[in-house]
Amino acid sequence: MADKYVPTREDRFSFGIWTVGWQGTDVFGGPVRPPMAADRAVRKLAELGAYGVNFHDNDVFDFDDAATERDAKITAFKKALEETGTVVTTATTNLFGHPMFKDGAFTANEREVRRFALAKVMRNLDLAAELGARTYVFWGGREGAESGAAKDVRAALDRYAEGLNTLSQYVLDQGYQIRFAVEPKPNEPRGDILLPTVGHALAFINSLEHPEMVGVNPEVGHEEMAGVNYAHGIAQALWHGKLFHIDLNGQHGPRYDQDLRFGAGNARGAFWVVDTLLAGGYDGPVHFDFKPPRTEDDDGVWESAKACMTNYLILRDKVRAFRADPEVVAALAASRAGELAQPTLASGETWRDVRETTVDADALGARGLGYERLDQLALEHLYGTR
Ligand SMILES: [Mn+2]
Repeated sequence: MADKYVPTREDRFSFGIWTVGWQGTDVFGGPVRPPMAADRAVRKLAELGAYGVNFHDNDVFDFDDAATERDAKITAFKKALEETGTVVTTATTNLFGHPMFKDGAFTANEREVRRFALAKVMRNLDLAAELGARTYVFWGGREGAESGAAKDVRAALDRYAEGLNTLSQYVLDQGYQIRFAVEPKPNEPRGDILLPTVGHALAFINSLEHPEMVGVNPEVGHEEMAGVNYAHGIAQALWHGKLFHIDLNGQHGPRYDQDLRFGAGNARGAFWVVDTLLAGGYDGPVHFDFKPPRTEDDDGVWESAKACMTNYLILRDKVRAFRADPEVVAALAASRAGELAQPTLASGETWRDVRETTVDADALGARGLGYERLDQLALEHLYGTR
């Protein structure tokens, strides 16, 4: 393969430790691969060209580890980071794996669970800050319900907000340079998860005590499970100044969370995701949150991880070629795409200036917009015939 598809540190690719570390356990079957220590994940990812990693507390050490065991694993993790020059861009908390979190963490009905969840986050925020992470992700996979009466949604949102407010204050009091990113998901593992889409999360953030500290971490598969357009979702998050982080992966439509490598699944959607990112405004890592399928052995895991980056670079190339193509420039002009940037009212105008507007409705109705031509050009770039 051409050298241009080999990742470099400048591409700022990062991976969750849990991605390559996933043992393949699913609803119907146990692990197919042995556990992977976090330090091995770091070394192999660095070798493939990743520049950063993201970790849950329990990707590095186990929930039940005694202090000495925990410290030894953290030391090995730090050593791998130092020796490979890998950046910890992001961190997060495992608030879903232990049976105690079966009804959620911040929104568990049981108050004791909620108090422990906050403590667990604070402890890992300390480690995240020490390792230089600037973003802290909150994926509330267990914050939800399967049945109506089990969860008072308004009370749950009160507790969710209380949790994030308390943790915002903790970060401020400790002087950490960390922002929070809420990761929406519609369902799985819970039947219905709170904050199911980017839109729900953005609205929720506005009701927090420190909305300036909180943004979103949209994941391709999670939005597509909800049947919405991921590229549009991140564009709106950018418009609100709230795209703090991204989780790239692949998904085939609204079904279970497939976590395919980036570029697999909805390839056409992935093209527009990269186009949206290249348009500017996002300065975080190009982060992958995928799962190597359970058909893969260790070699297959690294093949899958590498392909996330390769596919991003291929799509980046294609998007750049699409945007630079004179025929595309002409088709965009024919479609009046640029005209949308022009305000509807001229400077100084008010509603009075448009109240009596008349148009040639028949002529406007008859005029085509040429979007098929424009979209076909995009597909031809994507399919590699241009
Ligand atoms: Mn994710």
